[in-house]
Amino acid sequence: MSRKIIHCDADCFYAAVEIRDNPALAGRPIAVGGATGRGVVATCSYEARAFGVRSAMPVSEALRLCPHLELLPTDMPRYQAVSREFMAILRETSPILEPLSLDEAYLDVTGIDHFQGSATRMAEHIRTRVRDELGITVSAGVAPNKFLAKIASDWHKPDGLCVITPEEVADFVPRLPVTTLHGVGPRTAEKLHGLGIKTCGDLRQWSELALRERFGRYGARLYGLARGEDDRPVQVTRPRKSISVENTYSQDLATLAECRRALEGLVSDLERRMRRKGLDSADAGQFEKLFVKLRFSDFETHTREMVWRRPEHPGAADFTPLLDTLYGDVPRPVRLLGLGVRLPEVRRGGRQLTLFDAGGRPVPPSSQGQQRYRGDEQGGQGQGDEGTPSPDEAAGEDV
Ligand code: TTP
Ligand code: MG
Repeated sequence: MSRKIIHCDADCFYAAVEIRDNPALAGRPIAVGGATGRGVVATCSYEARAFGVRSAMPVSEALRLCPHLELLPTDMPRYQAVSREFMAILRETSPILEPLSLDEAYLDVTGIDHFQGSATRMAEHIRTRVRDELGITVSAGVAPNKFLAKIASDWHKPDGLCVITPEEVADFVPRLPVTTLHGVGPRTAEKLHGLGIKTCGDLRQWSELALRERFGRYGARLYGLARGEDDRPVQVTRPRKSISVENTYSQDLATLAECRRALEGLVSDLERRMRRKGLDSADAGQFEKLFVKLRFSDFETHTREMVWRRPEHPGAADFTPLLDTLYGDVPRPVRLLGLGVRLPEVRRGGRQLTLFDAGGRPVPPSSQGQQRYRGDEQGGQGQGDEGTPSPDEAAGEDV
């Protein structure tokens, strides 16, 4: 059965939030990032784009192209807050939601029967809600798969909707440049161009075997993409449930005093980690629990947790009683110590915590739950709940 995928991408996201919060900026060329005159543009308004200003462009060049460009400093907490509200609206449309960045996500609405199952009307509803409730615009693409939905959302940007029905795929795809294909970066593009393949139409002239011979396994993928085929599922990402650190010690810790000293080091690591993930002290009141994990040299492992209701980040003194209880009265060598904070899935007031890491990348589901402690026998610092960004959308990268 044909699927119904929606790809949503907010228009000039950081700039749109700035304009929303300061309407005097509307209609003017503005750029966010590099406000000191050094560094690069994170994004810019469409008025600035008319001058050729682009994301990742050095500010000096942007100012050369557009001397009256207004530069604003980035304000990540504000963009993250808007992003959380944006994702909440999307999640109300379908629980099968895959965020790709702060302002971009796939939704699988195949089984959703709102609007008589019309994905087009669902996409319009999302766009209207985001405009009315968040004060920014979103472009959306509706298509039978991720590859086409993403291309479609870009098709009528900004503030546009583009629908590619299953019947339209055969006409739509041949004119796409191969550079729009998932996984085609500069190197693959050069190789394809070298073979005289510029568009999907050109690519269709090649047999799967011939493409496999030249591109290996990716040749088969190219063969399918050139026909508008892409069966990658929308991968649901859930909010992170904890932040933790742990260490397997090269030499067992022999006494409780040694464990306590080691715990202090871990608390500093945890603090650094939370900062990296953008959790400032204002977030501390949202932690649900603290926990300590201890593994003795015979691999017996115990975890102990306690409720945390204080409005500050926990320190070593807060974790120590948990360690002491776990350690007990009989001295035994300890090979691993870990500690961390557990987070609620959804904040009060609907604010979602840590759906993204500090870099704005979504936290994948593989980083959840029991896998928190995976790899803890490898030695070194456990990075239990750390996730890798989605392998999807390797834009600009050769596969
Ligand atoms: P994009 O969705 O790529 O760009 P955009 O939303 O600004 O513009 P568009 O209308 O084309 O979608 O990225 C989302 C945000 O991510 C963007 O507002 C700023 C940030 N970003 C960077 O910081 N650096 C970059 O190089 C890019 C591309 C984006
Ligand atoms: Mg965007």
